[in-house]
Amino acid sequence: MFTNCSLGHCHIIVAVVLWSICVDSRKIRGISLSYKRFYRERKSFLCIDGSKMIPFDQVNDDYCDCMDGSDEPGTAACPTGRFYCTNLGYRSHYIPSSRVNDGICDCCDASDEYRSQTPCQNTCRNLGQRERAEVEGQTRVLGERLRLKQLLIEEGVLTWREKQAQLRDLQRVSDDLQTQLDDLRKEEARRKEEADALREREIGARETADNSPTSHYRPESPISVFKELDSNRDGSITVDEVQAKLSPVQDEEHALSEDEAVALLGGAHRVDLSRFEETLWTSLRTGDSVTIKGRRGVPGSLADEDPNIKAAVSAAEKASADLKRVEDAYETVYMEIRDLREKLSIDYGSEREFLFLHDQCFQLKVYEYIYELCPFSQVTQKSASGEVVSLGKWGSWAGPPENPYCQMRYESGEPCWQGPTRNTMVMLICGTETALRSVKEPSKCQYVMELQTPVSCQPALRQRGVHSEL
Ligand code: MAN
Repeated sequence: MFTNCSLGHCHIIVAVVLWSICVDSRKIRGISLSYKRFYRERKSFLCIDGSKMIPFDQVNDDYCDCMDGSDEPGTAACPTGRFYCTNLGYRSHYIPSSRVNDGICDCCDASDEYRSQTPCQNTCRNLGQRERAEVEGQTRVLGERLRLKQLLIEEGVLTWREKQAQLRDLQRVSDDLQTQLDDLRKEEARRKEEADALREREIGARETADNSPTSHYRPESPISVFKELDSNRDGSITVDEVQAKLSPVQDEEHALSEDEAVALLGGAHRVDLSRFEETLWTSLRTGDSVTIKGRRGVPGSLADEDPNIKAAVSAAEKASADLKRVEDAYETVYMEIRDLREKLSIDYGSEREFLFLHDQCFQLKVYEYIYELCPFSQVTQKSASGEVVSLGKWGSWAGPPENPYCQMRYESGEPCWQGPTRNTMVMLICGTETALRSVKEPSKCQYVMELQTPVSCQPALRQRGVHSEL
């Protein structure tokens, strides 16, 4: 290009080339759009930190004048300087200005290597496309997870309503049972009183009859039974007399063995009236094991003899049974109400989004153990031998104040041998499936689990800054 030129011409051409290189290097590079206003070419340049005013031609002259490096955005002169990669089509970012023209392509738009030998390609378009595809994929997945989350929230709302309705129903049943109980208690007391009154009247009559040889009543007081069993009238009842007069309730033909007779006499071979009342009489009155041969009903009972007493006793027994049945039903309903109230008092998240986890359990096998997490209830560890150890019972949400629902604490599990009580921290992470993902024991008997669920997914706050324009 310079071969045919005269010396004067050559000087001019060289000067023009040098000037153009100089102008090129002085071109304000490495600054963002918002910083351009600081570099509008005037006579002087004020360092961006305001510390110094320099002639404008000292900007990007490869000599660092400003403390903040703002006079050399396009050269590597300032140690604190930074170069802005515009990266159109991809993400803009800063690099230390020491990397400008260092032979390594840092900016995808190749702008940092404007005067180096390294041939840098502009790869921003490809990178941008790839990243946008990635972001789109992630956005799609997140969208799907958030849709699942919404379904689970709605499921939770329905469950909550169902449980509330269930509670109201149970409360109604409980009130009704309570009314029934009041009536049945009165009925039972009345029936018992009636039966007792009849019995007392009968006992009075019998006491009179005891003293009358013409009585048609069979005497059933302990004295009269004692007398009946004391065949030889020696004032005591012996094993022989027991064997002769008594038989098992179930089988009247069967004779009692000597041992059985001794046991009935409280371990003795002979008892007087007072010991009889403490031993054999008690057994006879219950009517469970032995009875007097040929005798219907329980000795000492009046009911088998007087139809009125019999009717009153059976009415009292029926009243007791009715009361018992309703008491049992009330107890069951009471427990159900208590359990339900307990369940409804748990904090299931701001939108009750975690309610669906109640009544579910998740398992994961890690080495020799099978871990089971039943949210809002407990965590267990089952060993290969089948032994199940508690790793903690539901305690509370334990995330930071700005997001308490990202961690659950289960506490007061089984004490660890020579160690603390077992506790578990459950970290909730965003995912498509609801599943237990990992279990670790970072320190002895302190467990950390990861429970993945779409309910823990949050809408993305903002997309990363990718230029969509090309
Ligand atoms: C069992 C398990 C372990 C625990 C030890 C502590 O083997 O519960 O997780 O570390 O006990 O002795």
